[in-house]
Amino acid sequence: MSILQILEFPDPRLRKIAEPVTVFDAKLEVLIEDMIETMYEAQGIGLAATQVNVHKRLLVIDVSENRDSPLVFINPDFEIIDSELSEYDEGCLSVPGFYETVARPSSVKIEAQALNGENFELTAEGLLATCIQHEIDHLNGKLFVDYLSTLKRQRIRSKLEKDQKKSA
Ligand code: GNR
Ligand code: NI
Repeated sequence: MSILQILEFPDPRLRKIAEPVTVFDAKLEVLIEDMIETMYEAQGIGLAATQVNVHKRLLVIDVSENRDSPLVFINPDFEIIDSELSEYDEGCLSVPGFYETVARPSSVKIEAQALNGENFELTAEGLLATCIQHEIDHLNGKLFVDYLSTLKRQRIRSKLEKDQKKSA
């Protein structure tokens, strides 16, 4: 298995729209294993393929306490079950060091495919509902900083651009 490199805001590749997964093969399985390992190593609760520069519609999540229950969603879609908004302090592995409050629908029903290509449904609430929406946003080229004011987003951008120049 390997640890993949995570793209960081404002990298324009984070703005690409991911394409549906059509081939369910061993290569896809390796990618998913690498994404799960990368998520754990980075101590994230989710990771979308876009973040590792693979522009396919798939994501992994683990919101469990013990970090031992990874969920895999391929070609995910969701509908809002409860449009009451729920606020979380969101962070993102692609926006390191910044946490801001974002409001999203509190309950969603996800429809996705599993690694074997089978369809499944899942109703999510709480942190899982927020995380799935955050990850599906990535597949659509969207980041949590897009929900903030222009001023806040520009401050985050400048700070990260400076950090990236230092480490380049
Ligand atoms: O690790 C993560 N934590 C988190 C906290 C609140 C809302 C969303 C997230 S997702 C984030 C990992 C990540 O960047 N996924 O794309
Ligand atoms: Ni993220």
